[in-house]
Amino acid sequence: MTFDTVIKDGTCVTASEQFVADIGISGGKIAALGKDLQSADVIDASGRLVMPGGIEAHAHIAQNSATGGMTADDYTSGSISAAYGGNTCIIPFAAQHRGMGVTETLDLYDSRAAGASVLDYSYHLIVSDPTEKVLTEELPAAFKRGITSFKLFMTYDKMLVNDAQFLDVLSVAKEHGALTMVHAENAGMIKWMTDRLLAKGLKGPKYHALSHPALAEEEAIHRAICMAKLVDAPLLIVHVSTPEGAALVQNARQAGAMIYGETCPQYLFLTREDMDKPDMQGAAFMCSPPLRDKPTQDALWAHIQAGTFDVVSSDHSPYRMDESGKLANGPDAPFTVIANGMPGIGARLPMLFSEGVGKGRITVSEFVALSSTNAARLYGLLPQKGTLTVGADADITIWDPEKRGKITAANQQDNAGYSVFEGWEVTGLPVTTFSRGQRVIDEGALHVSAGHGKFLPRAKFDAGGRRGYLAPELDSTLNYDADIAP
Ligand code: DUC
Ligand code: ZN
Ligand code: ZN
Repeated sequence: MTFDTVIKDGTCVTASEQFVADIGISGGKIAALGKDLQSADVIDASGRLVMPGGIEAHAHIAQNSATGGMTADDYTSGSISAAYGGNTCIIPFAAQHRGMGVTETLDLYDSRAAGASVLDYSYHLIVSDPTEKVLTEELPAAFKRGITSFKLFMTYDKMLVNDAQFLDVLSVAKEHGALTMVHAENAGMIKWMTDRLLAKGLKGPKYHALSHPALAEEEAIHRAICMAKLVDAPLLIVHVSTPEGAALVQNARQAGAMIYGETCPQYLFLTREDMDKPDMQGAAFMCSPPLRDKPTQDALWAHIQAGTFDVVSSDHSPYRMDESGKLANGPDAPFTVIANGMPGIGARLPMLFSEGVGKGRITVSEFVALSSTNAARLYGLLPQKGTLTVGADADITIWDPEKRGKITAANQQDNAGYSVFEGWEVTGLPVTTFSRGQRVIDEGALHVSAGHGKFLPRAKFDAGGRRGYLAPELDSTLNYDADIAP
């Protein structure tokens, strides 16, 4: 038998093992793993790592921000940058703004993504207006189209939901098999800090970090976890930026609750000192939750090593440093009206590989788990994506673990116009990326057109047997047979 393509003699790495093998690809799928596989199209991968392509599960692309602006990347530029960075699949957000329906929201993002992406994609649905119709009709309809993850906000006046709404969405998600994600920061604490800073005339970008205290994250993560436990619904805390927040995730998991965690490269590699720059330059480093400090970086790495985090995602939120983006409200606008977020979809994997695997902090298999397999599992894509197994999509990235490079805005291939990791030296870079068996990136060139990427309907969330948590008040044997369990 001959295959369409054979990747020969590479060191194949999955989340659980490493082995030297040939991979035979036919019809866009992995058709065989073995020795001496034959094809007219053979790639010599000896000395290289052959891994499932990265799944970027936290990115804002063609999305209107909470402050009104539009991200600098659309599905074409965002997916191209992701592909150059070793990814083969992206899951950005479709944001419901108040007054919009969910179906209308998903239709809008379908129209933005269709024919535009070079990589397969889905969306997480941001729910900001959980009306009765949304809860009873539109969310169930979203599941039917394969949208099996939601994001809720506990801050931002225009996006946040209150605790009762949070519980309603968790209940519906649980009933249908969706994973809820949460931006966990206490809105009142942020407002209180912001008012005090502004009253003293402290309005430059660097004060953004002070306005979002670590305690605001800790409080909100604790509250979110308690709400998820009450409903016994799965919950993923996105962009955890504090050791206190990470410890809450760790404790909840150890107690058996279906709680998951994500952190991002910016919290591992940058600090709020990076925002202390003249004029508005610090705005480039404004994200929420904000950058913290060096001890926090070390503590978050320790949590990665302890298994607290399932995924390391970029939280790519690209806004240009001009009037189309960060400076939309003028050249000396207060931090409160500057869009939050930074680019990073192309840098995530090189940074995590170089600083994680290269510096001995994580194994290559842990790198695969954190960058691909766990996202596939959590978001209903495994085993089609996220692993190297017969029958899976041939979404594969070949890495040269010795290749050296430097992160620059130009080589990120996105539209942000800057990189927060500018000049960072990395060792270990992707050299060839396959999506469904086709070369997307090979030796620095793009080989597919916009539209190669297809929408991926996703399967239900599967807790994999985790036992969960039963609040006594919802135990029908204890609550006078009222059986009010969600
Ligand atoms: N939350 C995100 O997840 N991304 C950008 C800004 C924000 O608040
Ligand atoms: Zn967020
Ligand atoms: Zn985000």
